[in-house]
Amino acid sequence: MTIKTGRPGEVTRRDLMKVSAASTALAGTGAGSALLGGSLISPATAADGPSPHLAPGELDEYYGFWSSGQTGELRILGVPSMRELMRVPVFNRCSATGWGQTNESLKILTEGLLPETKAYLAAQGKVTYDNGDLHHPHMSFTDGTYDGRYLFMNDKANTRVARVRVDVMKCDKIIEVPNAHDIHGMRPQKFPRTGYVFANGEHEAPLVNDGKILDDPSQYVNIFTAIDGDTMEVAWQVIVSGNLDNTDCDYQGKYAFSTSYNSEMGMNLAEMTASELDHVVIFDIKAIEAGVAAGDYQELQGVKVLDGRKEAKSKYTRYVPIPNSPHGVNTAPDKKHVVINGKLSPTVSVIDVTKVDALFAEDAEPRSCIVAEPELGLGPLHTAYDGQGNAFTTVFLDSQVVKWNIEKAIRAYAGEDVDPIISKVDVHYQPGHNSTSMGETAEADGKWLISMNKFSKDRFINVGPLKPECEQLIDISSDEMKVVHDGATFAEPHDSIVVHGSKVNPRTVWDRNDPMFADAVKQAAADGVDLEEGAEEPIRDGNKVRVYISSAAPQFSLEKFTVKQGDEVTVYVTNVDEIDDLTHGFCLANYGIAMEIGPQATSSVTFIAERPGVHWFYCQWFCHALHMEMRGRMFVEPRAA
Ligand code: RUQ
Ligand code: CUA
Repeated sequence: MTIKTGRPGEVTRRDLMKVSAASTALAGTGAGSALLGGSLISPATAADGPSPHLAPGELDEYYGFWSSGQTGELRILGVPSMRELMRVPVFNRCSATGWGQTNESLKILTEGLLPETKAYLAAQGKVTYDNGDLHHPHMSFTDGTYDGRYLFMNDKANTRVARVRVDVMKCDKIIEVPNAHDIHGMRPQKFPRTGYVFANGEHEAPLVNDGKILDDPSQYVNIFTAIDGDTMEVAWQVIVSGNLDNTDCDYQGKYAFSTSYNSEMGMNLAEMTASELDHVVIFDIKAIEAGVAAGDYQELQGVKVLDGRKEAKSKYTRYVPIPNSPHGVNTAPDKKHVVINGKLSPTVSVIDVTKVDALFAEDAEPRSCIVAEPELGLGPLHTAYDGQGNAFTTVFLDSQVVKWNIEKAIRAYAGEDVDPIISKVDVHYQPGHNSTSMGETAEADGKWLISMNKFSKDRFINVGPLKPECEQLIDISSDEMKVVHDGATFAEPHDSIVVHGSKVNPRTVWDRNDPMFADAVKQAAADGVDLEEGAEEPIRDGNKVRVYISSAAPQFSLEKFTVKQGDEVTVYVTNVDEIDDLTHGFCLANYGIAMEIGPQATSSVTFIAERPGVHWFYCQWFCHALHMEMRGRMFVEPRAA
């Protein structure tokens, strides 16, 4: 018999194992890690779950917001169809939209950089970074659930946090976080609202990293940052002991939790994994705010930095020992439990948030807030929830998702003879994050789970040594989890959230007064130009030339304009079409220039007209039957010899 894995209707390794288990023939042969630490799923076939199949023209019920890891963008997928609907450039450079080239995007990409970064980039002949490592996209909350305002995301590569406006699905703010190094875990405050965006610096370095201290790890620290999600300014920072990996917060607005896999402060693998116990740091948000108000901080690069190190026995933090190099932190929709995923330990540790206050008392037992520690399998990384008291944990080494019951895990920890594990399902292969529909909110609905798998090996036709990732859609509407779809995606989605469509209401065309292009509107007013008409002649200001073009399918308002070699030319293009989905482009051939102009939007780009001659500009976004004809000429008069 050929063993295939996971596709609906095919014989899976699990099916074989069920048969084997029934006949006891394979018992104890190590035939599968599904036996590890738990029970096999019931052989009863689950009732038919919701369908993942959408007919052409049918719309998805959920928005999936996906990270893209080292690609640096945010992606939007439809769930359950798993169709990729949009890519939103954030930390990357985008050829299609002009992100990283238009003046509007460059403003966002540069204004939040630290002065020392600007100086470093200038020495490379750049104004901004063009790479990023976007791990964790999360939506803003009001009252414990998504509110559809913003998406926030981290850049591990260059220590940044960005915000995307949900109304237009464009990035509107990027800040570089001072003092911290390499932002990894990042979560918005759930209650009462976002509020804060919590961000973990993962890699330790000297507090003042100016080169005076180098190979002296005893002087390195890590930094936890709270950013104001409304202003995108750093509110405060806390120095911690150990490094910081992932973070989440409670539903009371009182605490944030960050894992540390390197409590040892080791500089190499052996040192980093030396200790059996690492920790989760618990941050007391109200105490930190009081400390800020009382002036208990040092100011570094304009930020109020408090001392929350273990040795400082600070009132701002508590350190709860956790086995072993823990990774994910996930707060349950029951508003009470927080799961810390053990990674090098087969366990997850469950914190009861109502027991956290007591940790801040003198002589508190540091693990007294742990109410369960079920053994789930090898390499637990992340946990998601169904809102019915169950949790779904990815186990990386076993390549499985484990469904377990929180209440039963608590009873087992208290000594009762109950098995918290409900079922396990094979995924393909090596899962990192998982996410459930609405699962990181109080409105978790228990329909879908996405397992974001790092390896796809044999799941798709071979495309060479670099393979796509494999993201599997799992029906969790019954105890028997069913893998119902394999999705291939490019590097390297870490994390996703699945948001009900009722929470997300983007515009279909831009508002002519959108802040995104306010500078262009201002400049046009100063030049006495109506952006919707364009200007017949370029407006000259020394060697600075401004060209105003409007676009209405299938024509630009200018068929030609003339500038001089060496001029600094800014082209403003305003799309006056009001029709849904009628995007124009402006591509200036052999000048390396291209940008998107959405309906009713204005985009602009600035360049030096250093190439003399006739240069065609054309619309590079298919807009009309006569789209090919939507073009014009730029004449560049040569510099006098
Ligand atoms: S963290 S799995 Cu950023 Cu788990 Cu990637
Ligand atoms: Cu306008 Cu194509």
